[in-house]
Amino acid sequence: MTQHTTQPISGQKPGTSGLRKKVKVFQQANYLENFVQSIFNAQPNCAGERLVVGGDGRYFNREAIQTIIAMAVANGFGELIIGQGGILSTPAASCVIRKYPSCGGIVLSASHNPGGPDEDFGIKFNGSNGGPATESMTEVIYQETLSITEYLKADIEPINLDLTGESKRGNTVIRVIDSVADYVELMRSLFDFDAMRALITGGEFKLCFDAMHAVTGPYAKEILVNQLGASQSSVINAEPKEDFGGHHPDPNLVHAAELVDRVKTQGLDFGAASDGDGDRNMVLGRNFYINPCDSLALLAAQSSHIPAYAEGLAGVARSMPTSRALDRVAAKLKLDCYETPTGWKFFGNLMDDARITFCGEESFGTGSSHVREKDGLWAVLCWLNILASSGQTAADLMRAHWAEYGRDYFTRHDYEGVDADAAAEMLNELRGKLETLAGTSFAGIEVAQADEFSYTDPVDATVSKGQGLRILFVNGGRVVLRLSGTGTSGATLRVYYDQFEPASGKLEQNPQEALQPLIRAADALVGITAKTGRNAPDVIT
Ligand code: G16
Repeated sequence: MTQHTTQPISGQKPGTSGLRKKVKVFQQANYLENFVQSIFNAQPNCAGERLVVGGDGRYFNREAIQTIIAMAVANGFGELIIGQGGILSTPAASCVIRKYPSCGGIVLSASHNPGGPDEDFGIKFNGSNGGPATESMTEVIYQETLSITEYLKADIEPINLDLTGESKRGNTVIRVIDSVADYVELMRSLFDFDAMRALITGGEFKLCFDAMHAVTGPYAKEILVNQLGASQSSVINAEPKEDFGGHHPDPNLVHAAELVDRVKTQGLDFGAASDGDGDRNMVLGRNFYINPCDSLALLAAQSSHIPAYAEGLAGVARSMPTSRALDRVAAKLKLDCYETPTGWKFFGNLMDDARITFCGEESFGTGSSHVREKDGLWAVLCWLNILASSGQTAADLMRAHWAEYGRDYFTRHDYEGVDADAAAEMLNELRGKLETLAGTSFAGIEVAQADEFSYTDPVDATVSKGQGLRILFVNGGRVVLRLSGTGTSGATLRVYYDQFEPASGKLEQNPQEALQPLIRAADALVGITAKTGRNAPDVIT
């Protein structure tokens, strides 16, 4: 029997990046099936077409893939491409969708959220361009979840996900492919592998990449060790695990503590980490943390060192809460610079329309138009290529960048697991005051302007409202508040601070100290401490 009766299940509205819930929620009867069928119902022209399926290997990945295969067969897909072991990093999935023209792909990941039977799972649909479903497609999928009455699922033998090769179920060809090969080939086409190999094997340069027991282990081993000659020990936590070794696969100073410690105690020249599904990156120079906003700006400024970008960039983009360091580079290079809402899906149209080449977010995401996802290893290779070609250290490059452009001090404070109603009320209260704030002062700093960010996509004119409350101060400082769209319990309040310091100013301050006046002003205005009942944020990036 392939037709199964069902009924809508509430709460299947995708967030910033697909549907993320606890594994136990996904294991409920019909939960996964309803959402997958809703994705298929929203793609009426996919019969006979190719679909890519892969995930970050977290707990429930394999079962979910077998379910998706059985449903795709019953829904009449012509061919399925699946990563070996059910593994495809998010950027590799995007690469495969683009390389083997497909009507889209299903990526199973809850990104940097922890994995395991009591932790998180996620599913998202990427379109034929390889990028996350647009806002409008996401809405169509959600509407389908509200009216679903049946799903199609074939009664078939499971596929052996561990063996590459081709088989058939019903009329559908199922191809299990090497998860790494296509992605590596793409990287080889972008970067100067000889120059990076010379740097890495030259004797002086020491690096460490922390795969955090997540999906990038096999990719990093192949590229950094096998192709670029780094030692085996320079890729740590390389074996993907269903529970990420019990850790939180989030590449920041808190969760990538082992990497941070190695870079410090072993005097390494370069350290990097990636997240659960391989799209985020954190980079460290020797005793030197590089903020993702600065990393994006520097990569754009130095992109001519990289063969694929030597001819120049079409334009650049950043999410609204990301610091304005990128804008300064764009102004100097005379490039268009777009400001989008949080979420990689907003960059897709800009890349498809050839308006931008580089884009990124403060949330450790950096990428280019080589795929339609952010790409952790790509960012690491950008840095390595620039280090190899310029002959400078990461810290020297960053310092020279600040000396030229000035420094945009940036930090994000996260308050996790906050009561959702209380958080919404706090933002509502602030929203109600926005129009009256200009000219008033908080903790001694005057507000110049305050609004709620709304974005009109310049390509398809879609309007996305309610994308963050922003307060600009007369001293150039900016505070942005919004609720995360990727959490799975309670609410996470994100407060972003940035303040420009000109090149002639103090460029070597601790960001938390440099931003203290703004942090105090935001607390005086919003009452974050009083309303969340927290004395300090849970995570500071
Ligand atoms: C996702 C999105 C990013 C976004 C991040 C944080 O990243 O793809 O665009 O910046 O979530 O979103 P929020 O602030 O709403 O939690 P990832 O790496 O989790 O897929």
